[in-house]
Amino acid sequence: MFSPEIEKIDRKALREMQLERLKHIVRYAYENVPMYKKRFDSIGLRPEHIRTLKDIEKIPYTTKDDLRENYPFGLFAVPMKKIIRLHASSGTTGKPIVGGYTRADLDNWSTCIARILTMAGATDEDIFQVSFGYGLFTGGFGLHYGIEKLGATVVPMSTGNTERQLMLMRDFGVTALIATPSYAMYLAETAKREGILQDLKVRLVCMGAEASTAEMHESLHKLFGAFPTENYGLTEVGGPGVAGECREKAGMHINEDMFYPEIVNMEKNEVLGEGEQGEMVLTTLLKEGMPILRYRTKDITSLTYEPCKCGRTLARMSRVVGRTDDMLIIRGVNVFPSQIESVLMGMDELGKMYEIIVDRVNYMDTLEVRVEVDDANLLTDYSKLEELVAKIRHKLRVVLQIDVKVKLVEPFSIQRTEGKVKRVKDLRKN
Ligand code: DLL
Repeated sequence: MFSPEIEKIDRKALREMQLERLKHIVRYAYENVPMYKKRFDSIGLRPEHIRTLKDIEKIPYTTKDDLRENYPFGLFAVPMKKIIRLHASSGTTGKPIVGGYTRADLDNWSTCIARILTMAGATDEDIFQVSFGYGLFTGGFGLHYGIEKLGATVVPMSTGNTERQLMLMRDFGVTALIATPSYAMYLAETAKREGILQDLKVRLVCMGAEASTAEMHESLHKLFGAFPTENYGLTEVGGPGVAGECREKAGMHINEDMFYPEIVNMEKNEVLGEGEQGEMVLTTLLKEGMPILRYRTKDITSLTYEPCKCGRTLARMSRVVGRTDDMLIIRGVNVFPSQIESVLMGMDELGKMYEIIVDRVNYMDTLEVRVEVDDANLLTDYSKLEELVAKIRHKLRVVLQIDVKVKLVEPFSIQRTEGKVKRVKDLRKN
């Protein structure tokens, strides 16, 4: 363990620490961030009204709109002189989300990452290739400094140039890969196609920044022969490092000394109990540059406080099943892309790349799944093809309760991305 005093902490002691930090951060945000002061004052809430952890529920939520309205630096709690790094989300719509970090924030961030990589099984002897983008995206630099803090070797490869990525992985003897799940899969598939898989020494794949399923991890494990784990985070609360999986792969341990997690019911906005699925809400307990109180992440997950077999007592969040804003409603039925992925990745005949196309024909929603086959020869055998399509449709029907059109396509015919994958094309929005 990188920080055993925290990772194995007695939960009562942890709650005391969290309460102290919560009281501090609430006062700090109130006194230094005008938006929080205004919001507290408008409902008559004062920092001293936060006396227990449950009192956090008195604090209004912070949303993405709040961050956008205060673009770029309106939520910073310190003068710019103290901010030594800026990051921002790609922000496909509207202005990006900006984060500002003080020196202490960067130090805490690297600690979170070093803990997560250690949980995944990394040591200071590993050689990490970081295939996340270096730049405004928090993934590249975030992981980079955590690896250095751990004392391992970092190859700051960034995204792109798959052939070169593989060449360096082989020549440098890379033992740990950092990438999005979709890019890790692409690297593995390409290494197989190029016949160099057996020359790679990768034993760990630490993935994050987008959703993945147990079936995807299993497939990657089979293909790469490396142990896959995932980690979670978001720009709004600092980037990667909020939580990560240990070798038990029974949920992601949350760095609870730095982030206070809650799960809320999306419709009623009530806080839910252990094991109940809802939207993750996060409060930063130590952030100096940009403290955030009760941020609505839109990520759907659940929490468990049971100690883990690995010995850690930090709460675990389950794998993110989707975002409240990427849930598809097809003929009135809720569909998450992750449900489709679970079916597809569980079938050996299929490749690892797929896309989901939603449309509306004659006022009816339609859902089509295009998926690559593992072996192109299958596409010329009509009866086998028919049989496989029927099998996939049946499995999808069982999981989704609706009919899905399935189209099998050639290996490597669906475009790969190096950053976050976009699997859903919703043509209804056109
Ligand atoms: O993706 C931070 C990050 C970088 C996390 C590298 C892990 C590794 P954003 O670009 O702001 O930040 O996107 C944050 O990505 O709200 C989730 O919807 C999604 N996400 C991140 N990690 C996971 C994960 C980074 N393990 C948004 N599983 C979040 C599912 C994830 N979704």
